[in-house]
Amino acid sequence: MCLGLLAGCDDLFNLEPIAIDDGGLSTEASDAFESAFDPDQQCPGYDLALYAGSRYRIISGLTTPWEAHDDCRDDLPGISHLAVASSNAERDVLLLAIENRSLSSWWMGGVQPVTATTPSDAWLWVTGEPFDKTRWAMYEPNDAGGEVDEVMHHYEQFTVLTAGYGLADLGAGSAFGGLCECDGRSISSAATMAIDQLRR
Ligand SMILES: [Ca+2]
Ligand SMILES: [Ca+2]
Repeated sequence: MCLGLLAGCDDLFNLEPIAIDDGGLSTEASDAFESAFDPDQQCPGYDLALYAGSRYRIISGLTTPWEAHDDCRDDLPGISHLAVASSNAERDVLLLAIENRSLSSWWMGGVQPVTATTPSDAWLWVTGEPFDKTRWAMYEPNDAGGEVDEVMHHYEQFTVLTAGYGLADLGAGSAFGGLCECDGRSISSAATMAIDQLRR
């Protein structure tokens, strides 16, 4: 993966040897490490190879969205999280992977902050990647739970992937399985805050 934050992508593959004199990684070394992320080596226990650059693990027991979030986060701190559909292609391979299992719906790494003002407003992926509206299934997100009050504007503030259906917003009132992803990406502070504010 090349994020091109400080150096051009080509440059990341042509780094000079870096002297580390204080026990810490230089900025250049950090970029080189990230570009060299190897899910085969760095994602033990994540055995599902569905999409380039990522490995996945299924939580097959019923869980709340914040329990699933914590579970995925704690597997491989800093590089694992609830699954993020970085593209529609990644969403589609995940949909194939959940067909014909004992559960139909699985928590994903999308969350809507409590400050959102419409059903489609302000959705975040836990990794901070852009949340493209084409990820949603038809008629989603829809806050179908329908409870609106002055404190919580929306009823459905988490995401599930449902077999034969797609990505939907859903409330925390039900328990589902979970999809964890290891891709070297860390969890954003904004997503952590949004999830913590929804815990109960
Ligand atoms: Ca992903
Ligand atoms: Ca919904």
